[in-house]
Amino acid sequence: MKNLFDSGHRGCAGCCDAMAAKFTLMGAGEDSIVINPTGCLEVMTTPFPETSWNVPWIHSLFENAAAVGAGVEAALKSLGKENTKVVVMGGDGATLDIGMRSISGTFERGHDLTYVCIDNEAYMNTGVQRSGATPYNASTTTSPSGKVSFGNPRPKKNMPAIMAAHGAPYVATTSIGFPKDMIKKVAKATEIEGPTYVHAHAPCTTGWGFDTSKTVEVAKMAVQTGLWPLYEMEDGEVTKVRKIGKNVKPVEDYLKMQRRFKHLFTMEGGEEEIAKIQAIADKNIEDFGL
Ligand SMILES: Cc1ncc(C[n+]2csc(CCOP(=O)(O)OP(=O)(O)O)c2C)c(N)n1
Ligand SMILES: [Mg+2]
Repeated sequence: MKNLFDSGHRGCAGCCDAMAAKFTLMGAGEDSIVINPTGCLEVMTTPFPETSWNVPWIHSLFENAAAVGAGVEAALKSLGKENTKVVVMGGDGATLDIGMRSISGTFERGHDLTYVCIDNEAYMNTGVQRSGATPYNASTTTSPSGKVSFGNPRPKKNMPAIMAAHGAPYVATTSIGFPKDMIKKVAKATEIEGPTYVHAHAPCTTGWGFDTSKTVEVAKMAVQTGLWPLYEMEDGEVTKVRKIGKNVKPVEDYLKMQRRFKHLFTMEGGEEEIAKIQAIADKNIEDFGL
């Protein structure tokens, strides 16, 4: 297979975004056009005049990445090039927060493209500010833990459910810790006609605070605890789930790997907070039959 995403970029050692980009292109294939709003992935892969992308690549604003994708799709249609895949690849801040309106419009109008969210659970490129994807109790620079706070007070926004509610024919969650799963789901998403959505969980060594060799381990642990369930939805119904069965791990095993949750193990009342996070995982396990 031709290498569509080159090394030599400026991502951190162990960067999750680089893995996500590589797996996305392995799934989408050579005949793809990528639209990429601002964020770590854009900044680290395209310091002028260099690029890591061996497919056509367009940098968009945060606010209009999906709309640029819609324009590319319309242009390809009028040129009769309907086999070319249009793939928008945005961070969680770009997707759940700043670009949300444009994504909503693009999906509601039914454009034939695939949107891949690379979810490292904060605005990493600007220094780890919280986003709508930051999980409960994570310490970020705008939701710092301290005497009066356990960190981010809000649960993670359920973006896949929002995209399914748009009538998207295919919505899937995946993780960079499961490359085959991610490649397969992106390939499927790009084959299906209409607006499709793949949400990839992507642990960030710098922002989450773990050793650069542990990115994949942390990603796997998120899935094994039930905090990040892997599933597919077709026409609004859950059609496939990756079971964790007896291999289920307590959320503590996941939390203690990361600096952003360190305070939960030192602060008074931390135990009760960990129990609340366990309850989130338990609910996922029950809801998805993990
Ligand atoms: C409209 C707008 N707001 C804010 C910024 C500043 N900014 C640049 S990168 C970035 C973080 C992006 O976060 P995310 O989409 O999660 O991608 P990540 O860097 O975490 O991969 C922000 C806020 C900008 N460039 N444009
Ligand atoms: Mg991010």
